[in-house]
Formats: sequence, structure tokens, C-alpha cells
Amino acid sequence: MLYPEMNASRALIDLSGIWEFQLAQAEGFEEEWTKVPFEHPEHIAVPASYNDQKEGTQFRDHYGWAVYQKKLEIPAMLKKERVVLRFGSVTQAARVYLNGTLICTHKGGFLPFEVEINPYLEEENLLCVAVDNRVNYGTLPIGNEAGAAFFGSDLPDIESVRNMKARPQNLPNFDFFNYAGIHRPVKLYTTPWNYIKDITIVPDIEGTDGIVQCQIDCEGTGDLHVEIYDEAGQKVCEGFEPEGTLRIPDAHLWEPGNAYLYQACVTFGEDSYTQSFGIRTVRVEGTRFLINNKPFYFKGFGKHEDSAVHGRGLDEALNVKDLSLMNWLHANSFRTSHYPYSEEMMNLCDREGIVVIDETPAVGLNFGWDDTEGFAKFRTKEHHEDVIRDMIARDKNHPCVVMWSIANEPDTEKQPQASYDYFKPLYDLAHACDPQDRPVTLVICQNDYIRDLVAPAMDVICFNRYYGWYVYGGNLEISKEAFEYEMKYWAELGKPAMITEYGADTVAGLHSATPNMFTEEYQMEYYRAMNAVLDQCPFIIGEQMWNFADFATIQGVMRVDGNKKGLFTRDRRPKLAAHYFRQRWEEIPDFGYKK
Ligand code: GCB
Repeated sequence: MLYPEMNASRALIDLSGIWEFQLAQAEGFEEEWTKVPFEHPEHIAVPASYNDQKEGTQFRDHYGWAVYQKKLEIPAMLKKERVVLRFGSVTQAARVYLNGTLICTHKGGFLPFEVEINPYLEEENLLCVAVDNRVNYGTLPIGNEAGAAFFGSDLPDIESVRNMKARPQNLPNFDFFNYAGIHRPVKLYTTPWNYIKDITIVPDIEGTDGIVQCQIDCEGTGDLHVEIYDEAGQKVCEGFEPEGTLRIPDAHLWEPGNAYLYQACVTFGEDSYTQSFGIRTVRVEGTRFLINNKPFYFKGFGKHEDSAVHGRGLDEALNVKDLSLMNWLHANSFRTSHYPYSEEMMNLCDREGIVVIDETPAVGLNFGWDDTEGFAKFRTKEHHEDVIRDMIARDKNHPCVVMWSIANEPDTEKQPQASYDYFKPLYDLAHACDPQDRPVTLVICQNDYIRDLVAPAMDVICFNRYYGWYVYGGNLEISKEAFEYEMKYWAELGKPAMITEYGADTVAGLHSATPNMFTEEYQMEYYRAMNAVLDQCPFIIGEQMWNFADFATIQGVMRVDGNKKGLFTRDRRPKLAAHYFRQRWEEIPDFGYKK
């Protein structure tokens, strides 16, 4: 799916700003709300989560639908063109109405969707977006349903869960606040009626040349022309076919920390679109992860899209700040834990040379249940396939994306065969969807890893480990030993492996000469101990600590005003361990650290 751009043939209007807003009930909202402007609306900023923009539990803990309205007048000159309404993301599900007519629906809170609106346009228009924040066994991420325990709180008995039906609430089975609303920009764009629908670029390297396989999908008829420009604005090659291979002599490669982007300028009849891309390859070979045929070492984090007031809403200044802090730390990568991030962030990573592991919102599947039903109770399979397809369709051209993660921490151990039967087809699907055929992984949780059949089926073993925190908390000596012991198992598999989460909750400003849990000293000593183990393992191709910054979660006895495992506070002030990592990562090269 193309990211909307303004150019000589396409207009682009950003509908960000203050919208009218009203909370609705769990099950739905009045039909009138889609037809008539609200009489006494709240004012809510878009894009942003609605939860923290206003005070009160009715906003923070809202369950079910909320409705946004905006009046629209479209410039007459644009109406002759094809007009498309596009949402970067609406969390968790959306119903979109124009002048009372339902024009599209979308399930899933982290990927874009769009609809052509010409047939519904009037002189003055009322756009209405209804948003549902409910999570359950059929959504990704997973929410608990009555009868199950949920993250953050232990319910005393089943009876109390039944009682809660009178006062329904979301029971997320994931450790981040279930922020909701219109999280990413809403845009109107136009195209001519014969238009460029999609562009797919697959780069390769031959000697010093870049090889670019291009596929252009168009609607209607017209002459097609592709021109490739370098960063100096020089044309380096061109083609005239919807599908073909172009050669860039002496190409500049896209490298981590050293980005170089080419522009494919496509014209088709009256339409035009410019797609940026990089020349780089990605491949797994033995126990190595090769970018441009050189062994890469991941230094970085799991992150969240999370900040004060905005919640999970797009904040471009924060994105710039975060990448700047990554550069300050000599980090080179992050995982989009636990959902695909904004297109704006992906574009920025392309430009800044930050490497990304792109993750679906499949978090918490079967985690935390001690029942026998296991995977059988989930209704996620089709939706899981959809998000894999849609995520790859959205992000396939990004040079920053080097691997797909199809899930975070499902329980792959209790029912190993059922887990394998669920995930192996999804792994195959991800490979089949990706024109660049990047490596595919799934991030496993700390469990009886010997029973796990899923991790060994992936291209790279990605594990989250909390020795020294949830396991042997406070005792770094025994944690180190246990971690070393486990590494012997993974070494045998002959695959590359990386740690995608390890961390310790750390209250900024809490110090002690003897490193006790929750102090800044403990966080630093914890990482020293774990990293010493990682450094001894030649098959370990990376370390991504948990988490880049403190972030909001559900309330509960496990969390003091959110998860505090950040290397930075929520407002991006470094903790002691940030200085430790800064020094460590300065000494670890991007390439060739593990031979
Ligand atoms: C995990 C999860 C992550 C949590 C983290 C923690 O394993 O993948 O979402 O936030 O642990 O801090 O407990």
C-alpha cells in the first residue's frame, strides 16, 4: 500500500487537528451520531489516544465504542479526481461513516486502511469515525474473556469475574496500556482516475552494481515510465515496463548508520508517484545474519509507541528524539514491539539508517493460561493472516526492515504441537508475502525451551529472558549461571539467535551502593552480568534490551505507574545504565562483532 504523497498529480490534505468526540457504550452508539453534529461534544486532538487527553476514569478506563466527528468541505476542483480517505491507524477497530452512510470498516489497531469517497460526497459533509477499543480472544493483541486471569491483577475467584460483566472492562493479556482512538494521521488524497496502485521494489547487489526489480501495479490505461534518481538528483537508469529489472552502476548501498536512498519516479498516464528505496540485501547463513553480505550485530531495544498525553498517538518530534538518542547510544536497531509502528517512523528509520525488526500485534497468545483448551479458544487465525499480509504489503519496500516477527511471547511450550501447527503456516505465509523474502522470526518467552517446537522452525531464534528479574530476581550470580546453561542448548541448534528482551524495573533516582532490585545500580549490574554471557556466544547475533523508555501499562500490583524497565524515563532522561550501554555499544561494531 502506497504512503500518501503530494506531487504534481496528487493533492494531499491532512485532517489532523481538533475533532468533536463523544464516548459511547460498550455495544454501540446511536445511529443519529453518524448523521447529525453532536450538540455538546468533547474536543479531542487527532492523531492521539483519547485516554489521557481528558481527566477521569471514564476516559482512561473506557470500554467499547467512542465516536469522532469532523465537518468537511472538499475543494470543488479536487472532486473531479479520485478522492481517497486514508487512516494511518485506528485502535482497535473502526467503522467509518460519511453523511450517515457506512463507507468502510476495519479490524486491527496498527495498520492503515483507505476508501474511495467520491460516491458519498455532498456539498457539506459529516465524517464520523466510530472506534472500538475492546480486546478479546479474537483480536490482536489478545484480551482476556470472563473466566481467565489477566495481566496486572489476580482475581480471587471465577465468581468475581462473572460479576464484572455488569461493569465490563478490557482485560488486556499484554503489558502495555490499551490506548485507543485515531492514533495516526487521517488524510485525504486525490489521484487521476487511471492511477498507480502499488509499487514493489526488490533490490540486489551484483559486484558494485545495484540490481532493482520493479513491479508497478496500475488501474486503467496509460503510458508507464520509471526513472531512478540518486541522492544528488542524477538519473541513474530508467525503464518503460510494469515489471522489469534495472541496473544502477556503482550503486551506493543502504547500510545501518549509513543510509542512502534512491527514488523511483513512476509516471503512468496523468499520475505520478515517487517511491524511495535502498540497495541492500539481507540473508541468514549458518549462525550469521548478513546485511550486504556482512555479519551484522543488533544493538538496540524493544520499544513502544508511548508518551505522556499523546498515549500511542503519532508524535514525530518524539520519533526524531528517539532516533537521536539511539545514535547517541551507538545503537543500530529496534523491534517494533508489539505492533507495527507508524509509517512516519519507518520512513525516518530508512533515512537515518536504523535497522528494524517489524512485529505484528500478535502478543499474548495463550500466555498465562493453565487450562487445557490452549489455542483452541482463540479466534485469531484469519485475522493473524490478515495482519501479516497487510503489514508486509505496507512495509515491503523499506530498507530499514530486515526481519518480520510474526508474534511476541505466545506460549509455545504447554501445547508444543498445537503451537507449531498454528505458527508454522504463518511463518510460511510471511515468507510467501514478502517479495524480498526477508528472514522471519517469532519471539519466544521464558519457559521450558526444550519442549518448544516453534522457535527452532524460525530463521532466527529470538528469545526474551528475565533471569535476574522474574527468575532469580536479585541474585545475579545464579542468574548468570542459569543463562549460561540455557545458551548451551541454543548453541547446539546451529541457528543465529538474539535476545530480544532482557531487563529490570528501575526507578529513576533510586540508588544504592549495593545493587538492589529497582535501583539504577542494579539495572546496570544486571546488564553487565547478562552481556558477559552474550559475549561468550558466537551464535548470538544481537542484544535488544527491554525497554528503550518507561511506558504506560494497565494498573496493578506489578507496575508502579507503568513499566519501569526503560533505559530512559518516559520523558527521555537517561538512567545510569544508558551511560553503560553507550560505552559498550561504542566499542561494538555494527559488522563483524561475532565472526
Ligand atoms: C515481556 C513482554 C513485554 C513486557 C515485559 C515485562 O516478556 O514481552 O511486553 O513488558 O516482559 O517487562 O514484563
